[in-house]
Amino acid sequence: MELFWLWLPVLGSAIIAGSATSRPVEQDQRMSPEDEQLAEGYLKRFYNMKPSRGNASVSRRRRSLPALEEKIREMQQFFGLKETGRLDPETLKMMKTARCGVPDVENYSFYPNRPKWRKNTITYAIAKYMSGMSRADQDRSFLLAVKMWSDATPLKFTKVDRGPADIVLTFARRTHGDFYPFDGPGGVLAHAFQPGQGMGGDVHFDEDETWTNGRQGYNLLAVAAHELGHSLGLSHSRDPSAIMFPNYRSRSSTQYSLSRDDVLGIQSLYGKPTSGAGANPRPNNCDSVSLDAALMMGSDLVFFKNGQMWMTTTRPPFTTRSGAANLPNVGVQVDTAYDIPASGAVYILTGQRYLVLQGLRLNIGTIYELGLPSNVRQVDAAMHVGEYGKTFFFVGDFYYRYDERRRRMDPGFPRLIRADWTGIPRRVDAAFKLEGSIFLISGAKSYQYDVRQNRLLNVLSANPWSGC
Ligand code: E1S
Ligand code: CA
Ligand code: ZN
Ligand code: ZN
Repeated sequence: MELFWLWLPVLGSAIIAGSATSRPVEQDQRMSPEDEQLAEGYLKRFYNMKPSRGNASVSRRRRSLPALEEKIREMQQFFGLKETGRLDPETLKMMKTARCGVPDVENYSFYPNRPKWRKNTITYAIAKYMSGMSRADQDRSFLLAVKMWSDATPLKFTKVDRGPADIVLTFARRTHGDFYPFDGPGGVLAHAFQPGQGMGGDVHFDEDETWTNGRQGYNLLAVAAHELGHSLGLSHSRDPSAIMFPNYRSRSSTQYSLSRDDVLGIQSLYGKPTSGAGANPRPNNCDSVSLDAALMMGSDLVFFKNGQMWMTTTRPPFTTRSGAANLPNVGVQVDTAYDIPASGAVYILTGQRYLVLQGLRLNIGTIYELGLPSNVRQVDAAMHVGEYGKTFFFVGDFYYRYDERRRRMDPGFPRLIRADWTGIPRRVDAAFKLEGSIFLISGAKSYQYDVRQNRLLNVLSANPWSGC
């Protein structure tokens, strides 16, 4: 546990419960200062409560009470509590129960006066193909991108090969006939025009980028999906898991899908689909949450999701503290993390690199020094099993076993995951050991194995650790 706190300053400050600078508002004295801080942090994180204005040390400026009361009322309403607008005990208790990282208010946004298409059949045309990918792959990427949006709405898209179309997709470089010249490789990847006549809805992709349908370069499907969101009337979202988030990110798993925030946004413009799968989107984002990394720190389980750090105690009461830990400013996407109690070392794997923290020393190495072959570009999950001094690395359909004492990979690896870990349907998102069990998380399910016989004990539907 103490190691965990030590760890934080090294990896940037974590806002475990509200930020130190915001002044707690005057509340009935029964509440402890940390409860006040927890409540502030909670409302800021999940209810977009603005941080208090002004420099608190100068004037005992207090948050305007009505704003706080209104936010508390909103949260009380969401949880079906008495809407007192005050931080009464049951409201505080509700804040302390485990929480999804899913904000309860929308993060999507629109253009001024919400332009949208006034019809449900929208045509699109590909005016120019680029040379880096086959035409079939480009057609397929655009088809999948429009399908993401039509699945969530009553909209129907029709591809036209010549003549006018509502949405014209094209590749161009530098100055190309509008006021937004492209900038060569990197930087701006594409742009799109909001719904309307002529150029309205059109999408331009920067031809100087490396476009692919994989993980290298920029994924055409992902960028097209984002730009088409603009073509349909959505502007950017604050939800980091949304396709309408302003920054490009490459997803580890090949499939891209709209986040709940994207679906809510587009449906508030065009309504729900009349039939088909999208008619009833998943009840909430929680059951489809998949983690980026998980590790045990003493009796605390720490896991990462989209760069956010979560910590939950594995002993009742299951309180969860969510840390908006800003990981090293390289915007590192944590692939996985594990710790070795015997040596007190903590490993964080990101792409082809690992960070190892021992005491206060932080070292950086490559996953190839651990013995992973050069064709491995990232590790999906890793865990250490102290009983045998072994560390397991899960990569795609395979897994490796590293011997910490001999400091090298065990012979006979990699082996197929499904050959030895019954029940795992596809890649592993996160792995950790807890008492005598090993938990592998794949998608929204957790698989519990007995660490000795390596026998599947049971499968838990939603992973219980993210409190969803
Ligand atoms: C990134 N943005 C881009 O090129 C502005 N940097 C135009 C615009 O000025 O469309 O925002 C700039 C566009 C982009 C953003 C996010 C592309 C993804 C979100 C989630 S990929 C899995 C993903 C994304 C893709 C222009
Ligand atoms: Ca560019
Ligand atoms: Zn343009
Ligand atoms: Zn955008």
